[in-house]
Parts: sequence; structure tokens; C-alpha cells
Amino acid sequence: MSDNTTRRGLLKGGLAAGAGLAMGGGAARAEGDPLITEVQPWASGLGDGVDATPYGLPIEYEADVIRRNVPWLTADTISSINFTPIHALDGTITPQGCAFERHHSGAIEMRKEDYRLMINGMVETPLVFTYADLERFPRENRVYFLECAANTGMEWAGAQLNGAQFTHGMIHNMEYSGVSLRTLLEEAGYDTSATWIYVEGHDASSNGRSIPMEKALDDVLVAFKANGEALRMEHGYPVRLVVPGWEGNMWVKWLRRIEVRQGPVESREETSKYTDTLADGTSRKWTWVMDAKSIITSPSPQSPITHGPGPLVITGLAWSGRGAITRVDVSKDGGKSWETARLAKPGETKALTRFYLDTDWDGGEMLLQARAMDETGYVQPTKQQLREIRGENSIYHNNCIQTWWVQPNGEAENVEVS
Ligand SMILES: Nc1nc2c(c(=O)[nH]1)N[C@H]1C(S)=C(S)[C@@H](COP(=O)(O)O)O[C@H]1N2
Ligand SMILES: [Mo]
Repeated sequence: MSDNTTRRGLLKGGLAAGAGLAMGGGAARAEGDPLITEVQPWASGLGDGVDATPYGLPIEYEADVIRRNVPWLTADTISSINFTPIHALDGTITPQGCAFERHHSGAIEMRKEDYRLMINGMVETPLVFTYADLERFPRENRVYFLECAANTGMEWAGAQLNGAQFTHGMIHNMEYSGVSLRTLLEEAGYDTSATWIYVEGHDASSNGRSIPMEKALDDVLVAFKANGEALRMEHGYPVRLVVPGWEGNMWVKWLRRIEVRQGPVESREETSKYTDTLADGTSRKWTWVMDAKSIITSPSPQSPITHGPGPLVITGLAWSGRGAITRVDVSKDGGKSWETARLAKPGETKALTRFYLDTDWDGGEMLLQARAMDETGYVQPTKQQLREIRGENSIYHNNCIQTWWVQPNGEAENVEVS
């Protein structure tokens, strides 16, 4: 590139930034700030060489962007959960290193060489695949969210946890590379009269779950890479099941066995898992699909507004287990009036969608809410609407609209509006 084009490029960039300013973006006048007018230490010496960090971690100044546990939620960390710092991330892809973890008997360490996957039951030929075998089948790349059915579960009875990380952080969104389960079932010659599969993991809990055959043959993946690299141990290294749009519990990690069956496994353990209590005291089971939901990630209790009135970017995430997000509305007055947010890009099926509302904050208090809509026409319900059907004794599948009370000092709090 010649000096000339470079300079023209810079000039254009400058003009674009200027246009942003005219629209009201935040910036200061150029004079008087030594951080830009004077030579700083980082410009007077040399930086680290390329081999200083063969596999990099975030810079120390981002040490706050980490998974967090809520110690009182579970008895110990072996059968526990932590939360994705969604309040501090942008875009839609969750880095594996801060993507929430949920395990029932701890994360196990397994070498690829020791990995085996069995497909048995109603098949022509029961098969055992090694990791190397799996790599020889045609591969797919797909981005999907995984949400634990217990996400937002503490909020049924009232506003409880103060931060999007804790109220909505049992979710992550990754690009998976793997083989379609259908391909492997065909390889084993599945019996077309089979109606279910039963899947289990190599870990002590095994996390066995039954999945209807229709779903198994649709979009389920046997995945070995996430966001381009090997799955992290805590996400099921070397191989996990990806069950798009369905509750996280079915996404079996350290996948060990797939049994092709007639009917589900009706163990007490499985039936009691992830059922939904209704207002009349009865329970609903087999509510696998995660309904449309959204959350404002900033401003939020862990991500307060740190500037005065004027331009403010309100942002968050929306998703639906039934397809693509088509629209997200944002309210500043607790649901009385709504403005349609801008989707960073068109919604993708069963994946997180980032939304922005570029707004002008008057410095007053706000009751911030987001409301998601998906391609089926489903509209995310209010907490009150959900409670009318589900009562207050539910734990799982809480997809209600969340409210943040933003105060004039920029701080935000988890509240409920009636
Ligand atoms: N083998 C196995 N698979 C498992 C689990 C487990 O404990 N063991 N936990 C399940 C639950 S409840 C959830 S929400 C997801 C969490 O996946 P993650 O740890 O990658 O976030 O894994 C599911 N798959
Ligand atoms: Mo879960």
C-alpha cells in the first residue's frame, strides 16, 4: 500500500469517526490529554516476543471476565454449576475458557486415544468408534446456543441474583465441528421402527437421557471441536453431543454410548429430571425445547453506566430453541412502551443473536427490559404471564422478561415490575 492510499484511508476513517460524533457518540476534544499527546512507556521500549505465550490468555486487565460460581446454590463444586460472564462479552460467540460449566460428577480427563463411542440396540451392526474413526466421516460446522434448563431458575419467586451473569449465565454459544448423528446411525444401520435413542457419557454420573428418534435424525451433532479448537475438558473433551435448541442436560459430554430403542428409558432418575411444576401443582415433563428469551447484558448490575447523560448503547442477547430470532424490543419504562432494537446481524437458527439499542440517555432512572420474538411468531412472556401458568414452584424453563432498574448514578439492580 502506498503512503498516499494509507493516508487517504486514515482520512476516511477520521471522517467516519467524525460522522459518528455528529450523531452523538462519546469523545473528547483533542487537546490536553497526555495519554494521547505525550510519548508513553509502551511506545519507548519493546514488547514481548512472539514466543512469550505459545497459547495466549486474556491480558491481565481483563481478569474480571471469568466464570463465577454461586457457592450456596449447590453443596460442592463436583456436582455444580458456574456462570458465563455475559455482562462483559460482546458479539455472540462464547470463548470456551469462560463458557459456563455444569457437571454432575466432575469434569473427567480422557485422552483421545482412550476415547470410544458405542452405538448399539436396534441396529444391524453394533459399532464402536474411536476418535480417529469419527474424523473420517463428513463434517459440519454449526453455531448453536446451549442453555441449561435451570438458567434463570432462581428468579421464579422474586428478583434474587444481582447480575446478568447469575440470572442468565447458564448459557453459551459456540461454533461446533462434528459429524451429524444421522450419519453415524446410518452407519450402524438403525432400525427404522425405532422411536428413541438413549445417550450416556463416560463420567460416573453418565447423565443418561432419552431423545426422540425424530430429533436424533434431524440436527443433532457428535461434535469434537468448538470455536475452532478441541473441546475443553469441562465441555466434554474429546467428544460431546450437540442437541440444538433443546435443554443443555441432553447435550451429553464425554459421549460414550447411543442405544437405539423402542420408547424412552423410564428410570425414576430420568423422569424426575427437568420436569416443570405448574400452578395447579401438577408437573409437565418432556419440555425439551428452550423457548425464546432475551437479556440486556449492558447496562446491568455488573455493567453499570459509567458516563453521564447522552449517547448510550443498550445491548443484549436473544435466542430461541424453535428457530431464528426475528425481532427484539427494548423498554425503558418497565414494559409500558417499546422500541425495536437493531440486530447486529439477522438471527440464526438456535443460536444467540446480539441486539443493540443506540439511544440517548436523559440521565434519569430506567426500568430496562428486552422482549424477544422468534420466527414462529412466539413472543417472550412477562414474569406475570409465566407465573399464571407455571406458579412459583417451578425451577426449570424460566424464559420471562427480566427487568433492570437503572438509577441516575448509572448503577443497576435486579427488580420486578408488576
Ligand atoms: N456426561 C455428562 N454430560 C452432561 C452433564 C454431565 O454432568 N455429564 N451435564 C449436563 C448439563 S445439566 C448441562 S446444562 C450441560 C452443560 O454443558 P457445559 O458444561 O459444556 O456448559 O451438559 C450436560 N451434559
Ligand atoms: Mo443443565
